[in-house]
Amino acid sequence: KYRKTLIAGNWKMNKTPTQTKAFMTELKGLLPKGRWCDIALCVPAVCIPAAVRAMRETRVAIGAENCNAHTSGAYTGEIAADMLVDAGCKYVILGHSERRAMGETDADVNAKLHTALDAGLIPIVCCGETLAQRESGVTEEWITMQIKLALAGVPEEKIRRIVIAYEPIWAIGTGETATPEQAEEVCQHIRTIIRKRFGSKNARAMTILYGGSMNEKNAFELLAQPDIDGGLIGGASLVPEKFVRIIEDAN
Ligand code: 3PY
Repeated sequence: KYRKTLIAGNWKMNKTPTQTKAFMTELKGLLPKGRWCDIALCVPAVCIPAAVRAMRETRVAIGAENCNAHTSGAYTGEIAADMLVDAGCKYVILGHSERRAMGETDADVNAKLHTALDAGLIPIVCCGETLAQRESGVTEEWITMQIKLALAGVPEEKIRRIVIAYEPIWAIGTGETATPEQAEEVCQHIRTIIRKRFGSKNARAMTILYGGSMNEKNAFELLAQPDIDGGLIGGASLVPEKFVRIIEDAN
C-alpha cells in the first residue's frame, strides 16, 4: 500500500477527564511494540488536556470530535480549530452522522474542513448512507454528493491532509456491521471520486477508513480489504484491550 493505516477511536460523549487518565495509563501498558499503524483517539473536548498529557511520549495522537467553522468570536459554547491545535490535537472528526442528525449540513462540514485545514489539523471527514437510501439503491450517488460537497474548494496540494471515513448510518451504534464486501465497495467508490477530482496519485495516497460498529471481532476482515485503510472505532475504543486488539489487526 502507498498510504498510511489509521486506527482512530471516537469516544463520542463518554468518559470524564479522570476516566481519560485511567484509560490512557492502561492503554500505554497494552500497546504493541514494534511496527505500528497511526493511532488516534478523538475524545470529548474537556478530556483533551488529560489525554494529551498522558500520551505525550507515545505514538498515540489525540483528536477532537468537532470544531467550529469560525476562527474565533461570539459563538458561545463553541471550540475553534486553533484552540484544539494549541491543546495538542492532531485530528478532528467532522460531519459524523450523529452531528449531522443534530442539524449539521454539508455546507457546515465544508466550512469546518477549511478552518481545520488552515489551523493545521487533519480532518477525518465522515460520510454514510441511511438504510432507506441503501435499500433504494442510491448509496453511490449519496456518497458522491457528500464527498464532493465536503471537499468543495480544497486545493490539490491539501487533499493528502484529509482522511475520509465511510460510516453507514445503519451500522452506527446498532451492532450491525457492513460486510467487508459492502464496506469495500463504498470505500473503493470514494477512492474513485478522489481520483476523478484530485488525480490517481492523490487517490492512491488517501487514507479511507471504515466506521460503524467496527470492533475487535470484525476488524481483521474489514481491514484486509484493499481500499479500507483503517477504522473509526466507536464503542470498542472505550475499552483498552479491545482497542489494542484492533490495532494489532491493522499491523
Ligand atoms: C461507531 O462505531 O458507531 C461510530 O460511529 C464510530 O464513529
